[in-house]
Amino acid sequence: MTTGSLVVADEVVAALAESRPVVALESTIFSTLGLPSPANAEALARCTAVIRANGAVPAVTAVIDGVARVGLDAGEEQRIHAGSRKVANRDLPVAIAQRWDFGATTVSASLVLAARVGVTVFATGGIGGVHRGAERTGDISADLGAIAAHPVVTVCAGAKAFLDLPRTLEHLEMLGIPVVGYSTDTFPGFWMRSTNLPLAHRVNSTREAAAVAQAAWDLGYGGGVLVAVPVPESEALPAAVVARAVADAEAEAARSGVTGPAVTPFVLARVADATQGRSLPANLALAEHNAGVAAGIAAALCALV
Ligand code: PSU
Ligand code: MN
Repeated sequence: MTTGSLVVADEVVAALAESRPVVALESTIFSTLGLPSPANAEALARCTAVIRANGAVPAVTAVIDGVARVGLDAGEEQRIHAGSRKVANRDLPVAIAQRWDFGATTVSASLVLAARVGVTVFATGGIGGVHRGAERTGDISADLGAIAAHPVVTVCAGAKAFLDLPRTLEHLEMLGIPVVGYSTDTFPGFWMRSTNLPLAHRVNSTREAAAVAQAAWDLGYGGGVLVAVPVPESEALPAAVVARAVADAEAEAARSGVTGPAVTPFVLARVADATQGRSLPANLALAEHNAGVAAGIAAALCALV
């Protein structure tokens, strides 16, 4: 599909036409906003490789030369790693109309693009959610509304660890989003396998996850399903280490006047320091693991229809 505003890679068009599995990926986590270089490039390479190894086609989303893109070649992927302009769903029409050179899509913008072209499974690291202090600031990520609005399965390792996670779960419930733990009964905590926050539902296989999405769509649900997958055990960080590192990082961000979109990269870098670099391999491992699970769900969905 090609319009002035949107270009889909030939490989993605072909896979969709033949009902073969496709997994969408965002680009913010693979830009300087999500991970430092060169870890961001390694993360994307590992995610696309595991999607292919599991028999699916990766479809990375981004805005490049004023055009929304679904599926990139290697040269285009390089532009993500240097990029630093964040494009959420509210920004996407503006980025195209004003022909932004480059825009790194967040979860919310990626879901718009995936849904538009008929990609039904999307993988990321952690979703955005309800920020701490949201009762004062109103800061709730557009990711949550986008998951509710678009018929796409989002596979994540929970939400950013410095969010208000109980309120994030309440908000997902309010939006009517089916949230299922993948072989877990609790909400995963990004770098940690568990937050000890109970989830209402659990699945134990990609086939079961696909069946939940298929049932939702059979019933006419217009929105998505959230599959929450714990970070692989070998790379997980201890909860106490993460809690202390995040608290210190947030206090330092507040002292140095870091606000808005700059907070995530700042906290991620500080947590990497505080954990002697162990947060970075955990981040890469969870993104790769999610991409592999997403490919399995995409394959199972293809087998169901
Ligand atoms: N989680 C992370 N790192 C990130 C993001 C999430 O651990 O960089 C990005 C994702 O692209 C997500 C976005 O969609 O942050 C949410 O941003 P906001 O809170 O501004 O809605
Ligand atoms: Mn926000």
